[in-house]
Amino acid sequence: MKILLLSFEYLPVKIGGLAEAVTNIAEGLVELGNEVIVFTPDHGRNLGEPFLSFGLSFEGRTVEITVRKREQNGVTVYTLSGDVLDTDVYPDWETLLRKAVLFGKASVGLLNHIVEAFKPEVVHAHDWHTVFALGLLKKYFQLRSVFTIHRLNKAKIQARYFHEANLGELAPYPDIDPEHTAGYVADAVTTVSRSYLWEEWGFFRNFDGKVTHVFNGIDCSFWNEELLENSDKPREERRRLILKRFGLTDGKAFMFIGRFDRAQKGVDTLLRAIEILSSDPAFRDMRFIIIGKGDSGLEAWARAVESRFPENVRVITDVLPRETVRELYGSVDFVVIPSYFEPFGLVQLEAMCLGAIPIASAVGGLKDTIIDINADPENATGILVPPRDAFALARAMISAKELDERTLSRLRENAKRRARKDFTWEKACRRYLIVYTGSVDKAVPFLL
Ligand code: NHF
Repeated sequence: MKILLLSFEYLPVKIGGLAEAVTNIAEGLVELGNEVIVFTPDHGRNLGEPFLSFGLSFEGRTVEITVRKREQNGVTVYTLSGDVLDTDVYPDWETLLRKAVLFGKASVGLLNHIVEAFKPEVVHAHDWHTVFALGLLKKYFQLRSVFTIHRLNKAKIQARYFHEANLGELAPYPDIDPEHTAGYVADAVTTVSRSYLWEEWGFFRNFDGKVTHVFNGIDCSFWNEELLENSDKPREERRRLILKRFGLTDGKAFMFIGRFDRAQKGVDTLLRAIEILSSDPAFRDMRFIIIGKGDSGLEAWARAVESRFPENVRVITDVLPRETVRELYGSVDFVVIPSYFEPFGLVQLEAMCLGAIPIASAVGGLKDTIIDINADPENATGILVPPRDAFALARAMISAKELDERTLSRLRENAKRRARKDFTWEKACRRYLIVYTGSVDKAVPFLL
C-alpha cells in the first residue's frame, strides 16, 4: 500500500512520545511491505538533500518553500521549510497556528509535484497540528484519510486560520476545535489506547461509527537487559551500584522519570506520597530517584523534599543519556508513574522491558498495558493505583517494598513477556493497515 504520514515530530526531531510513535509506525509499515512517505516541517534543522522549491501565497505575501528529502530506514521523509516552518518545533501559540497553516499549504505544493509518481492510497495524520494539511490534501486529492490522536489538546482556534488555509468551508463558527475538525474530515479516527478512548468518549463520541483504538508498541531492542553495562551482575548488585552512583546507600529503589508538570505526569502526587511515607518506619529502607524538569514550583518542591530526606531522595534535573536511563530501569526495583491521564505512555513499557516493576495510575494506556497484582496475581505485571491519590500511592509503595523475591521475579518475567509479545510495533502496524482499508472493528458505546 502507498501511505503518506503527516506529523510535526519525526526522529531525530523529538519533543515527546509522538516522534517515537510516528517513526516506529512508518518503519513498521515499511517492514510489512508498504511504501511510506512522511511530510514533516523542517523546524530549521536542514535534514536531507534539497529536492524542490516553490512559492505560495501566505498571509498576503509570497513565501518560498524548500523541500528536502531523505531516506531513513526505508521511509522517504520530506521536510518542508520556509518562513515559520523553520522555527522551534512548538513555538509560541500564535506562531504555531501560523506554522500549522503554512505546513498545510506547503504539503499541497509538494503532493502536487509528486502525485503522478506517488499517489497515496491513504493519508494518516497525527495530532491536531496536521489538521490543515489533512483538510487540504483531502480537498485537492480526495485521499482516504485517518486521523490519530496521541494526546488531546482541547484548544479552540479562530476561524481565520481556516480561511487563511483556504478551508473556510470547515469553519462555520468563530471558534473552532481543530481536533474536532480533523476528526470530522477523516474517514477513520483512532487513538493510542482503548481506555483513553473511553475516558475521552465526550470527545470521541462526535465520531461514533468511525472511531477505534490502535495500541502503540515498544521496541525492546534498545530497552534490553543484555545491553546493560552491568548485565553480568545480579540485579541487587546493579541496584547497589546505581544508587551509589547517585550518592545513595542501598535500599528498595523507586524511580520517577518524566516532565514536572501540573496537568499530566503527577510528580506532585509522588512528592506528597514521599512526605506521607516519611513518618513510616518502612521509609528508612526506601530510595527515590526523581528525574525530570519543568514547572519551577514543582522543581523547588522536589529539591525541598530532597534536602529534607537526603538519605532517601535524589532529584536529577539534567537530561540523562538514554543509556543511563536504561541502566536505571535495569537496576531499580520499581518505576512510579502517577499520571493523571496517559493516552498510552512509554515509560511503563520501557521499564517492563528491563524488569523494573511499574506502580502506575489506573488510567489510559497504563491501565491497558499493566496487569494489576490485586486483580490477577498470577499474570500480574505491576501495581495499579487510583490517580491523584497520594495516600493510595504511599500504601502501594509500602506493599511493593514488602513483596517477597519470588513474587517480584514473577512480576518481572510476566512484564518482560508482555512488553515483548503483546505490544510490538508490528502488531500496531498490522492493525493500522486494517484501519486504512476500513475493515477494522469499532468502538461501540452500547456493546459491553
Ligand atoms: O505514548 C505517543 C505518546 C503517548 O501517552 C503518550 C502521550 C503522547 O501523552 O502516542 O503520545
